[in-house]
Amino acid sequence: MHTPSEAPLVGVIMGSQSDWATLRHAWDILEMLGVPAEKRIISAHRTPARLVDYATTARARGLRAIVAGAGGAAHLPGMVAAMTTLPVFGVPVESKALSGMDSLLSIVQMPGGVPVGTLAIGKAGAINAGLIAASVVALSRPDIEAKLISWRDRQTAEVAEEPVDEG
Ligand code: RP5
Repeated sequence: MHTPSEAPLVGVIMGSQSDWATLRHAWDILEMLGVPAEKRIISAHRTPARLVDYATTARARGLRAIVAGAGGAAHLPGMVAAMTTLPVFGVPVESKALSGMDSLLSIVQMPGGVPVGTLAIGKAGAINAGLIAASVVALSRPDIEAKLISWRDRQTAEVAEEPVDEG
Protein backbone atom coordinates (compact mmCIF):
# COMPACT_ATOMS: atom_id res chain seq x y z
CA MET A 1 0.00 0.00 0.00
CA HIS A 2 1.09 3.58 -0.62
CA THR A 3 1.86 5.31 2.66
CA PRO A 4 -1.01 7.82 2.99
CA SER A 5 1.04 10.21 5.12
CA GLU A 6 3.66 10.71 2.43
CA ALA A 7 3.09 13.35 -0.23
CA PRO A 8 2.84 11.81 -3.71
CA LEU A 9 6.04 11.79 -5.77
CA VAL A 10 4.56 10.24 -8.92
CA GLY A 11 1.32 11.10 -10.65
CA VAL A 12 -0.41 8.36 -12.63
CA ILE A 13 -2.91 10.00 -14.93
CA MET A 14 -5.17 8.63 -17.64
CA GLY A 15 -7.64 9.93 -20.16
CA SER A 16 -10.57 7.80 -19.09
CA GLN A 17 -11.80 5.31 -16.54
CA SER A 18 -11.44 2.76 -19.34
CA ASP A 19 -7.65 3.29 -19.26
CA TRP A 20 -7.37 2.17 -15.64
CA ALA A 21 -7.20 -1.54 -16.56
CA THR A 22 -3.90 -0.69 -18.28
CA LEU A 23 -2.55 2.05 -16.00
CA ARG A 24 -3.18 0.00 -12.88
CA HIS A 25 -0.09 -2.01 -13.83
CA ALA A 26 2.03 1.13 -13.38
CA TRP A 27 0.20 1.81 -10.12
CA ASP A 28 0.83 -1.72 -8.85
CA ILE A 29 4.57 -1.42 -9.53
CA LEU A 30 4.78 1.90 -7.71
CA GLU A 31 2.83 0.46 -4.80
CA MET A 32 5.07 -2.60 -4.62
CA LEU A 33 8.18 -0.42 -4.57
CA GLY A 34 6.75 1.88 -1.92
CA VAL A 35 6.68 4.95 -4.15
CA PRO A 36 4.15 7.51 -2.91
CA ALA A 37 1.78 8.12 -5.80
CA GLU A 38 -1.56 9.58 -6.79
CA LYS A 39 -3.95 8.60 -9.59
CA ARG A 40 -6.28 10.84 -11.56
CA ILE A 41 -8.55 10.76 -14.60
CA ILE A 42 -7.62 13.72 -16.75
CA SER A 43 -8.75 13.99 -20.35
CA ALA A 44 -7.01 16.30 -22.79
CA HIS A 45 -10.28 16.55 -24.71
CA ARG A 46 -13.04 16.25 -22.13
CA THR A 47 -11.47 17.99 -19.11
CA PRO A 48 -8.94 20.45 -20.56
CA ALA A 49 -9.13 22.83 -17.57
CA ARG A 50 -8.33 19.93 -15.21
CA LEU A 51 -5.37 19.11 -17.43
CA VAL A 52 -3.94 22.64 -17.28
CA ASP A 53 -4.41 22.84 -13.52
CA TYR A 54 -2.75 19.46 -12.95
CA ALA A 55 0.22 20.00 -15.26
CA THR A 56 1.00 23.53 -14.14
CA THR A 57 0.95 22.72 -10.42
CA ALA A 58 2.48 19.22 -10.43
CA ARG A 59 6.09 20.21 -9.80
CA ALA A 60 5.29 22.71 -7.06
CA ARG A 61 3.15 20.07 -5.32
CA GLY A 62 6.24 17.87 -5.07
CA LEU A 63 5.74 15.37 -7.88
CA ARG A 64 8.97 14.09 -9.45
CA ALA A 65 7.55 12.23 -12.46
CA ILE A 66 4.27 11.74 -14.28
CA VAL A 67 3.02 8.55 -15.94
CA ALA A 68 0.36 9.50 -18.49
CA GLY A 69 -1.68 6.93 -20.39
CA ALA A 70 -4.26 7.47 -23.09
CA GLY A 71 -5.69 5.79 -26.13
CA GLY A 72 -6.71 6.77 -29.66
CA ALA A 73 -5.96 10.44 -30.31
CA ALA A 74 -3.75 10.34 -27.24
CA HIS A 75 -2.83 13.95 -26.58
CA LEU A 76 -2.64 13.70 -22.79
CA PRO A 77 1.08 12.93 -22.33
CA GLY A 78 2.17 15.54 -24.86
CA MET A 79 -0.07 18.27 -23.47
CA VAL A 80 1.17 17.58 -19.94
CA ALA A 81 4.78 17.65 -21.15
CA ALA A 82 4.08 21.04 -22.76
CA MET A 83 3.23 22.49 -19.36
CA THR A 84 5.77 20.96 -16.98
CA THR A 85 9.49 20.27 -16.84
CA LEU A 86 8.86 17.07 -14.91
CA PRO A 87 9.73 13.87 -16.77
CA VAL A 88 6.59 12.57 -18.48
CA PHE A 89 6.30 8.90 -19.40
CA GLY A 90 3.60 8.12 -21.94
CA VAL A 91 1.74 4.82 -22.07
CA PRO A 92 -0.15 4.10 -25.30
CA VAL A 93 -3.38 2.33 -24.34
CA GLU A 94 -4.50 -0.45 -26.67
CA SER A 95 -7.43 0.97 -28.62
CA LYS A 96 -10.30 -1.05 -30.08
CA ALA A 97 -10.15 0.40 -33.57
CA LEU A 98 -6.41 0.29 -34.24
CA SER A 99 -4.97 -1.93 -31.48
CA GLY A 100 -3.05 0.96 -29.95
CA MET A 101 -1.05 1.95 -33.04
CA ASP A 102 -2.97 5.24 -33.05
CA SER A 103 -2.14 5.75 -29.37
CA LEU A 104 1.52 4.87 -29.90
CA LEU A 105 2.08 7.16 -32.86
CA SER A 106 0.24 10.10 -31.32
CA ILE A 107 2.30 9.82 -28.13
CA VAL A 108 5.70 9.05 -29.62
CA GLN A 109 5.75 11.60 -32.43
CA MET A 110 6.37 14.68 -30.33
CA PRO A 111 8.16 17.64 -31.89
CA GLY A 112 11.76 18.13 -30.77
CA GLY A 113 11.75 20.27 -27.64
CA VAL A 114 8.71 18.81 -25.87
CA PRO A 115 9.81 15.38 -24.65
CA VAL A 116 7.59 12.45 -23.75
CA GLY A 117 9.36 9.21 -22.88
CA THR A 118 7.15 6.77 -24.74
CA LEU A 119 6.71 3.18 -23.60
CA ALA A 120 5.28 0.11 -25.30
CA ILE A 121 1.55 -0.33 -26.00
CA GLY A 122 -0.51 -1.68 -23.11
CA LYS A 123 0.44 -3.63 -20.01
CA ALA A 124 4.18 -3.93 -20.70
CA GLY A 125 4.39 -0.19 -21.28
CA ALA A 126 2.50 0.55 -18.08
CA ILE A 127 4.76 -1.74 -16.04
CA ASN A 128 7.86 -0.12 -17.50
CA ALA A 129 6.49 3.38 -17.00
CA GLY A 130 6.03 2.54 -13.33
CA LEU A 131 9.57 1.20 -13.16
CA ILE A 132 11.09 4.24 -14.87
CA ALA A 133 9.16 6.63 -12.64
CA ALA A 134 10.40 4.66 -9.63
CA SER A 135 13.96 4.97 -10.98
CA VAL A 136 13.58 8.76 -11.12
CA VAL A 137 12.38 8.83 -7.52
CA ALA A 138 15.15 6.42 -6.49
CA LEU A 139 17.78 8.98 -7.50
CA SER A 140 17.08 10.79 -4.24
CA ARG A 141 15.52 7.96 -2.21
CA PRO A 142 17.96 5.17 -1.24
CA ASP A 143 15.12 3.18 0.35
CA ILE A 144 13.30 3.02 -2.98
CA GLU A 145 16.52 2.30 -4.86
CA ALA A 146 17.05 -0.71 -2.56
CA LYS A 147 13.54 -1.99 -3.34
CA LEU A 148 14.13 -1.50 -7.06
CA ILE A 149 17.35 -3.51 -6.89
CA SER A 150 15.62 -6.29 -4.93
CA TRP A 151 12.81 -6.40 -7.52
CA ARG A 152 15.35 -6.74 -10.34
CA ASP A 153 17.19 -9.47 -8.43
CA ARG A 154 13.94 -11.41 -7.93
CA GLN A 155 13.11 -11.09 -11.61
CA THR A 156 16.53 -12.48 -12.53
CA ALA A 157 16.24 -15.32 -10.01
CA GLU A 158 12.88 -16.36 -11.52
CA VAL A 159 14.38 -17.14 -14.92
CA ALA A 160 15.00 -20.89 -15.23
CA GLU A 161 18.21 -22.02 -16.87
CA GLU A 162 16.45 -24.71 -18.93
CA PRO A 163 13.05 -24.68 -20.66
CA VAL A 164 10.45 -27.32 -19.73
CA ASP A 165 7.48 -28.76 -21.61
CA GLU A 166 4.30 -26.80 -20.86
CA GLY A 167 0.69 -27.95 -20.80
C1 RP5 B 1 -9.10 8.48 -24.76
O1 RP5 B 1 -10.13 7.86 -25.41
C2 RP5 B 1 -8.91 7.73 -23.49
O2 RP5 B 1 -7.58 7.82 -23.08
C3 RP5 B 1 -9.34 6.33 -23.80
O3 RP5 B 1 -8.22 5.48 -24.05
C4 RP5 B 1 -10.14 6.49 -25.08
C5 RP5 B 1 -11.54 5.99 -24.93
O4 RP5 B 1 -12.16 6.65 -23.86
P1 RP5 B 1 -13.62 6.23 -23.36
O5 RP5 B 1 -14.53 6.45 -24.53
O6 RP5 B 1 -13.54 4.78 -22.95
O7 RP5 B 1 -13.92 7.13 -22.20
O8 RP5 B 1 -9.37 9.82 -24.51
